[in-house]
Amino acid sequence: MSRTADGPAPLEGIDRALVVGLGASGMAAASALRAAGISVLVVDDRDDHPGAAVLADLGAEVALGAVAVDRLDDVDLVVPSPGVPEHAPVLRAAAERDLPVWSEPELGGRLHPRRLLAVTGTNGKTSVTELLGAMLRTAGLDARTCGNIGTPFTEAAAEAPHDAVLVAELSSFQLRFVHRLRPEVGVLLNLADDHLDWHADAAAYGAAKARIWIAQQPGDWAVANASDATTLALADRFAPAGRATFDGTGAVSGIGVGVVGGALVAATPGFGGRLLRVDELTSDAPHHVANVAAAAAAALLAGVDAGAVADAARAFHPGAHRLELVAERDGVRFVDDSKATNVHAAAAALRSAPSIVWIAGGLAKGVDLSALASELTAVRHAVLIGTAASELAEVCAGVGVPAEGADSMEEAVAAAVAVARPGDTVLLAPACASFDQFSGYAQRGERFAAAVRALDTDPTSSGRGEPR
Ligand code: UMA
Repeated sequence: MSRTADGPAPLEGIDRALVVGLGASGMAAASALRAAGISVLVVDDRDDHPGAAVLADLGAEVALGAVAVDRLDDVDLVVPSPGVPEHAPVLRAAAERDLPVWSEPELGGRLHPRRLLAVTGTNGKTSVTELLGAMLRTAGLDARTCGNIGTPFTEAAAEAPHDAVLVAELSSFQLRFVHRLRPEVGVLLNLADDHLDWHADAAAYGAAKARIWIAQQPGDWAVANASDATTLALADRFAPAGRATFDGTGAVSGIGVGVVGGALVAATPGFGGRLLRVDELTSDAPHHVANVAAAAAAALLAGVDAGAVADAARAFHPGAHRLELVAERDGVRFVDDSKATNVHAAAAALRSAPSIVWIAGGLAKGVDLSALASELTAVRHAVLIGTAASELAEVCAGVGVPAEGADSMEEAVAAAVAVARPGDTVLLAPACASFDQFSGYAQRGERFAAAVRALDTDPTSSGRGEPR
């Protein structure tokens, strides 16, 4: 069964495509377009790129260091990489010329229609995608996690057999340019300000996320967060399909999964009743319970057996860099939440411990960080890194939290150790993107963990809170 909305053949009327950006998405999109016999021009801001030779071998024209907006002549389709912001001149010019603009998942969905479950939201989408994939696999389905989580959607779709199910994490950048991509279940986990340097404003960011539902049809499901009014309002406005909700703290009314009497309880067409107790999960942190509820709702609505849903939920450990305990040393816990790349995620982390030495900073992405002020009640001291350090220093000063700057992660860890006392948590929860100092949140978290591990071999660090 086709899982794109009805319409003309996938690439009808397209002879030549412009792919903007030669990262993971651009490579996947250009390769798929070449395999479909389309003439492809790939442009990238960078002057050199190892992927250029691979694409040239596939018969794509590659223009490195080129200005994308100058290369629109004779093009019938533009496929921008997620990093190309909505306001980029090439996308404005494409709109003026009425050229179709498809994100890479839109392209992959048209070329290789497969069953699709999709997850988006400001926070938790990687965990929920992983959980959902695990639930499907536990039920014996061939589930392929893909999209923003790592393997580009188009690549996963091309490789997946016809009976496989794609479980895709989709970012707002990707969703902004989907049109006919049709998940049978689309989950919007939560919404808080993020990526305001990419989208025009918060409303545009929300509207992009809500496109996860735009091509759904009767029989499909839109899943929103019963505790997040913004997701409910977006579902009211944008979702044409069936409606379900999830809640990590209370019951849901209507179809969905919530928490009642310490247990996750489902009310879905295929299964109604208790799934498992919250204390059977590997963590009872509120965000984890909510993630499990969301994934369980999606899996049950996709027809997955309730026993498999519960088994996978019980076995699931949240991934690396998500409130990950890296070490415990002299009564001080070192926790890596490098994945907290925005205010909303960092706020959740800051509520996870009673006494915190906080390492934060990086690229603020156009978001106002002052909302963190009310979240610093457990913070005794802050160590600030990266471009946003001075803005965060003002936030700390405003609520009387002592703060200092550090030039590297290693310096930040040393500074945190110098003030930490037994009972404290040294928490890396940056509230910012990492790209000013690191290749991504994973490298940032690894550098934090490595600096913590190095403390045991560095005789100059006491870890006892002696000023140095
Ligand atoms: N580029 C241009 N012009 C531009 C912007 C970028 O030429 O205006 C070029 C860069 O020079 C570079 C290439 O495009 O060579 C990089 O493309 P990209 O930044 O779009 O990244 P990809 O390698 O294609 O990876 C993307 C996602 N990246 C972003 O959304 C920024 C990856 O998510 C995703 O895993 C991958 O596609 C596969 O789907 C990462 C991410 O940070 C993890 N996502 C954001 C997040 O989770 O917060 C949304």
